[in-house]
Amino acid sequence: MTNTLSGKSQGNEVPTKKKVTGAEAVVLSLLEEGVDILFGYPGGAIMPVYDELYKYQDQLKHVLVRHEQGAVHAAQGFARVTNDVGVCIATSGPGATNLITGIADAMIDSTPLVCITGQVAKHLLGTDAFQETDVVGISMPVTKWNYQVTKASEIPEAIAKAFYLAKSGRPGPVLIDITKNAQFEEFDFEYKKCEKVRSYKPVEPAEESTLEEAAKLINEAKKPYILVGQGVILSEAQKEFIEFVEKTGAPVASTLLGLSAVSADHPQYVGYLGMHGNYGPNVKTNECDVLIAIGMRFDDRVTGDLSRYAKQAKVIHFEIDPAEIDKNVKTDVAVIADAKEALTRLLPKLENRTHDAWLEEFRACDRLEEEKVHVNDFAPDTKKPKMAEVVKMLSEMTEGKAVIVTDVGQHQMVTTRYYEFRQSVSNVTSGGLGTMGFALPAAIGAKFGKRDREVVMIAGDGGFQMTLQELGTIMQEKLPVKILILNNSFLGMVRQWQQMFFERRYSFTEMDNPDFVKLAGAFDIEAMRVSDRESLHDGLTAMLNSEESFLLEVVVEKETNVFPMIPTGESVSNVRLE
Ligand SMILES: Cc1ncc(C[n+]2csc(CCOP(=O)(O)OP(=O)(O)O)c2C)c(N)n1
Repeated sequence: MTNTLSGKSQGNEVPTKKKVTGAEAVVLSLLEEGVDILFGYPGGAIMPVYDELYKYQDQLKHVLVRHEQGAVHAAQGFARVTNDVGVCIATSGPGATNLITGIADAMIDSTPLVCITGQVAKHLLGTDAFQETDVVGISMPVTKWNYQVTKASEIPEAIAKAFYLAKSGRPGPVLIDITKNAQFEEFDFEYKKCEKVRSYKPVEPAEESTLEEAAKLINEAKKPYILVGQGVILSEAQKEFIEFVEKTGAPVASTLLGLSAVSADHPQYVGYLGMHGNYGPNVKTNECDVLIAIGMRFDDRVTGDLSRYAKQAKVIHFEIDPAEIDKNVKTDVAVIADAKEALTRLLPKLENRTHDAWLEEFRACDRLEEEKVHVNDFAPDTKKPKMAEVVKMLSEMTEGKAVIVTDVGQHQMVTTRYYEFRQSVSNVTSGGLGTMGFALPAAIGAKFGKRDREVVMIAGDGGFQMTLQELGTIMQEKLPVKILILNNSFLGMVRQWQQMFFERRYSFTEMDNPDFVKLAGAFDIEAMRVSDRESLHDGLTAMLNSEESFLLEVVVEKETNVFPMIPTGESVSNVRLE
């Protein structure tokens, strides 16, 4: 980027001072950080900043979403595919509170965000002024850091710190709340990027002794088993990770957010972990002798009952955030470090190994899963297509190379099981929070982040209706996002639980839906509905061939269930296949 004031490329030299308002300082600071796009929604308390955004339109693109939740999810989608900081902006009060769900989502999924909110003027703080809300208080537990600016001169430093904290160490969302008086005040602007914050140590090099211990365990293991999480993608360690996998010869399974870190066709890739993950990767956790977890946090959806999780194994945990060590699973060797740095230094300590017989045990599980589950998922014994058929066909037609943005529910679990990711950084979904309504706005952000890639959003009829107003954003931006709705007229995942654990009492999970095709028409988005197996290929072809945004509704079989499944609180050994 260019430093707009000094003309220098990365702002470390003393920049020229210039008298600006706080509002202009916000925009100039974003430019200094290399930001060229932000997602937002205006309002009274942020109007001075919006006035500057108007003036700087040629350098900083603002995308007008239709709801602040859309802004934050779009910023998340952008951050997830670019590995850069996503930026969103909103007004005070309801604008700010509408960001909270996305901020919480970003926090648990380690997504770097800088969220900027307007606030009432300093003299009105605490008076219940119009659209005043304590967003700093509200966002405290779901931000890595937040701060209220009440003086213009604090803006550059606060924004510099915000970017540094969002991106360094374990990434996460930060929020800066700026009072209106601070946006109007003038001061001498100068910008210096933040390189450290006292008492915050984002990451230290891995300890040599722990690397030695880890290498020894891995070299001596009979049944080593690798679990890959998003940390590998966040630290851009894919290359080192594959080398590691190949040197150890061990099977590798992925968490939900780790998907795409390893190509689905890698010979040592054994699949997907968790409540609806593959059979082998779950049950074999209780048979390995060394469990090597890299950049993942042993979420309860992965571990099931902790008292029956990998008790026989030595556990090695590579993790950037010390707070994650021993939080859920007791580790034998904790490598607290950035994955790329740790793997780079670990590699020379490893011996080349193969574990073919052990890998074959996973393949045997795959065959069982195929026999019990795939047969049902792909058998054309129903009138309407099943979700799995749609996803498999999409996977084949895109050769596993699209960016897939999923919402939350059955379609999400089916997609992440059956889409064969062949390219890294291609899986955008709400993991830890499980936020319905995430997909459509996140797909908008992902498309802005990766213009050259096919971005396909997949949602259920329920989740799609939570943020469908963002079709307006797609219309206005003429953004070629592909929208695939798997419509079962049910809140499918909840219905599945009602069927299995609440004696089929379908309490408020059946949905009367609008005509999605007509709805898309109202937003000037081309659309098509497919309700039978025979037309599925044509529907997907029309969607993928379109150069513009396209909504494809596939009316799927209403009551199919997602298997395998580990019922809540059960051990990973007790996977249900039917
Ligand atoms: C904001 C929010 N509210 C409620 C839930 C609980 N929930 C999880 S999955 C699900 C059903 C999703 O239904 P749909 O979007 O139609 O997708 P399907 O499961 O049918 O694929 C619900 C209600 C949630 N995850 N997020």
